[in-house]
Amino acid sequence: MPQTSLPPSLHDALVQILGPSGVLTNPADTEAFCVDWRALYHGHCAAVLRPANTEECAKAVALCHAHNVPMVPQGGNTSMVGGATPDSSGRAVVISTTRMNQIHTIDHADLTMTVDAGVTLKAAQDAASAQGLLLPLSISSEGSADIGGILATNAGGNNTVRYGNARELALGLQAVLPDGNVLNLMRKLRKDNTGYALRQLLVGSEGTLGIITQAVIQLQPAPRSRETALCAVESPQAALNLFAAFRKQDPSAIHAFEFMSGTSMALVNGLIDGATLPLEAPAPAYVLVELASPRADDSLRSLMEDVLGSALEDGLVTDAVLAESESQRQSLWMIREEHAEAQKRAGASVKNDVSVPLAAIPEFIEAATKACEALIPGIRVAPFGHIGDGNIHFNLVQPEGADPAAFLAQDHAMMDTVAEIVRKLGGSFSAEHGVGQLKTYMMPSWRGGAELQAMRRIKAALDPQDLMNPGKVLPPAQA
Ligand code: FAD
Ligand code: 2HG
Ligand code: ZN
Repeated sequence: MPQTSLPPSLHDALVQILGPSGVLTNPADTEAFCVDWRALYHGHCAAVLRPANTEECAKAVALCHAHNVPMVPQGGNTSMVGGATPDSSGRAVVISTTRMNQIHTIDHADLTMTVDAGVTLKAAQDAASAQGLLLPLSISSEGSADIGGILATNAGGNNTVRYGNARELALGLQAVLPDGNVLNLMRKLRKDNTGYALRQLLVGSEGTLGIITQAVIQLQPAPRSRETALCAVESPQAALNLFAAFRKQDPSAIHAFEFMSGTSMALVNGLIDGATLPLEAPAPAYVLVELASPRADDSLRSLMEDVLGSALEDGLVTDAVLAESESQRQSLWMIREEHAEAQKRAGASVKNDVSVPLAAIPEFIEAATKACEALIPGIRVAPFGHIGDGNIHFNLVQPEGADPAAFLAQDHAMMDTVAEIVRKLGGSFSAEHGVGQLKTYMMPSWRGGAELQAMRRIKAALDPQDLMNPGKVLPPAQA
């Protein structure tokens, strides 16, 4: 007998559609799908469904809809906000996209890739790269996060500063709606003003409006020259001034511009094997800057050297190292990409993925640091992030030796303290990770009134039974 709360007739019908390996019910098989990357949420599910294509997905969703079974779409399960984790009732099924993993076409005339939702971002990037093209979205979780997941969350990451968020890359999209109908928007058009842009409604909806099954993603010519440097700076303001200096020379050359605080860098150096600081001495803060161009000439090198040369003379940068080979470049990026992992190893942490206008970043970091240190003595304030987009991961790591559970019990106090400063500076409480289940409680005060009402009406129109990823993004109606 399968261990599931699904009615036997529904279970059998799902096995009929998806095959025995497409319906997991054994707790040993389903457990990993019910815990988030941060291990903050531990849910239960009636089954994990693994459709291999849109048709199977649509049939399975229609059946769940008919039986009133909640559905939780899941891609690589790397959500930072518990977005892909079911609740503890055990009523929901997780619908995993990992078996929908075909790359269909790469179109050199239109510069697009047609791809299934379950293809990992890394596999899609590699396929583009093998054909001299670039899929211009890069996040540290790209080995697991998939195309459906990055679109459903409107992921940002390291190259947003140049190419925009996932939303900007989605030319076409296919999705299974909560009742099992297929919304086919797989157009490759750069111009198409024919009514509401439904694909953009699905992008960033975090699995609450449907399951994305395929997409047409815009590509770019692959860079043929790159220059990467790690710079020591005295302050966030110096980092911003350096950004302005590069932007003044050639904004289109900036491929990534990442900020790391001294505290967050020290955690990486201390907790990640092979991550050593390639500079003379630790600094208050660091910038990782990458320039890239499809041109093969050496003009980027002189741009990098000119800007950094002046910045060193003016004291804007106090030390810098330029990557002289691809392996050195990768070592510099490893230091940045291991930030999330290092903070996980440092104990309990509270994440504030916020954005503010660029000019407000120094004031934000200073005020939020003071407020958090006053709230919890000994707290380790470890901000880093995509400073070129105004997006700081203002992360708070528990005091050394403190009880992790006691620290996490104060998560709302910390999040609200940071959020109120963000609000005063005209920012957002969630820049790129989304709302998930972690931040639904913040929606009424941040997005209340007509905005939240419009969101609820859209949800009710497409999912009147509230079956698609219930409890995510939108708070309960009485909130
Ligand atoms: P999941 O975690 O499986 O799901 C995320 C949400 O999307 C859930 O609400 C889920 O229900 C929904 N969903 C998933 N697939 C579908 C689908 N096919 N159709 C509809 N809904 C779906 N995020 C950034 O933006 N920038 C970063 O730089 C970044 N770096 C990260 C680094 C690390 C180490 C980690 C662990 C996470 C990072 N993230 C980052 C967060 C996360 O990786 C992104 O949100 C990513 O887009 C999630 O993709 P996923 O496939 O893992 O989705
Ligand atoms: C990154 O930029 C991710 O590395 C993760 O968005 C951020 O750990 C975090 O808070
Ligand atoms: Zn990020």
